[in-house]
Amino acid sequence: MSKTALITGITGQDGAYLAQLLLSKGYRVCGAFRRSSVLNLERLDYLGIREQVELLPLDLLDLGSIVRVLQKVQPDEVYNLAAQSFVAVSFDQPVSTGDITGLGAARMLEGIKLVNPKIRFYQASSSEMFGKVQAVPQNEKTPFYPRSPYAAAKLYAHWMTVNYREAYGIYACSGILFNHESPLRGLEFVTRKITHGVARIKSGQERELRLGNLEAKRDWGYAPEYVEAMWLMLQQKEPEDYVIATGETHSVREFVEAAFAAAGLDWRKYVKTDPAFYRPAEVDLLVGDASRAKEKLGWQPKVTFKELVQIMVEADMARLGL
Ligand code: NDP
Ligand code: GDR
Repeated sequence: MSKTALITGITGQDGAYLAQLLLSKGYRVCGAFRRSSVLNLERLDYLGIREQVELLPLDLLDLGSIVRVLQKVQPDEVYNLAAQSFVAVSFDQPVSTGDITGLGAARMLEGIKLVNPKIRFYQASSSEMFGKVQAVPQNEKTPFYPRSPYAAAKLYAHWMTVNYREAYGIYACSGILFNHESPLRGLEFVTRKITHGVARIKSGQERELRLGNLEAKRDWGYAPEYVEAMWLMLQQKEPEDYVIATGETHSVREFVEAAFAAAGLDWRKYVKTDPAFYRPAEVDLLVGDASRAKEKLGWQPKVTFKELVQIMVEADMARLGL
């Protein structure tokens, strides 16, 4: 019998790729979206899967809506991908970020406990929780030091997931995912801002690209591979938390150089730094050690940094007909 999955954050980058993966595995895929004046189904359309996903309204701020959807869908697996996920905005909206990104996960867990504690639960934890890093590279045992309201909210959600596992025996896992990117990445995140900017400059629609801190270093992987790890975490005998990363780190500057070069442009002519994009507290360096995932899940990244940049630049150029 085919399994049923409920994905919160279905309209986001990971929600779309995870839905595609689970559909290919024969799942019934239910996607939860929050009501807004314009329903954003662009990513499901891009992947050509909108019609195959059952869409249901759910807001992480509203426990009643969570319980109703869980009762209606009766999922075997829940993937909690919904969040206010933009670190920069979390400094301007710290309380609502805490409510959605932190308490939202607690509401999902409580909903599962009330409706059916046999449901398997995946929480989208983040490398941002390592923040001001206490060891290099970071693995599941590295102490956390969140540096933004977003990271603090994710840390609360992370420990609530551990707590519901230990207190109630719920199969609940946190995937501590490092940055993962794709042509479906939101335009506000630095990689997509860069590749979209490159395509606009190449097409003559833009003359410059304004960025913040070019020295920050991130461990950037390819999103379609990372959703596979989420699924694997829910297929094990015992629930555990896993770091998912490439093990390589690159600066924003390196990403910029590679992206402009992929379009045959010299970045120095177009990139301007703008203090408006600096953050009140920065995460300087992230690099993950995913050996536990390799050993226990058989998961390993394949797409390299250079290939990732190439994929994203090509997709943004193609969108502009270049
Ligand atoms: P996106 O920002 O692309 O998607 C976030 C999703 O959450 C959107 O579908 C959004 O809906 C939804 N959402 C926001 N607020 C609510 C709410 N109150 N109720 C219901 N849904 C809501 O994120 P990604 O796909 O990139 O990331 C998925 C998850 O993984 C997030 O939790 C993120 O924090 C986490 N993460 C991401 C990493 C990455 O590198 N991408 C790395 C580590 C963790 P809407 O379309 O209406 O805005
Ligand atoms: P991050 O991603 O904060 O790591 O969170 P983002 O792409 O926003 O920033 C990465 C780094 O780039 C620097 N930067 C800029 N960032 C943005 N957005 N815009 C700019 O113009 C710019 N210039 C420099 C930032 O300062 C930062 O150091 C992402 C999100 O997906 C989170 O939800 C997720 O948890 C983490 O990745 C892992």
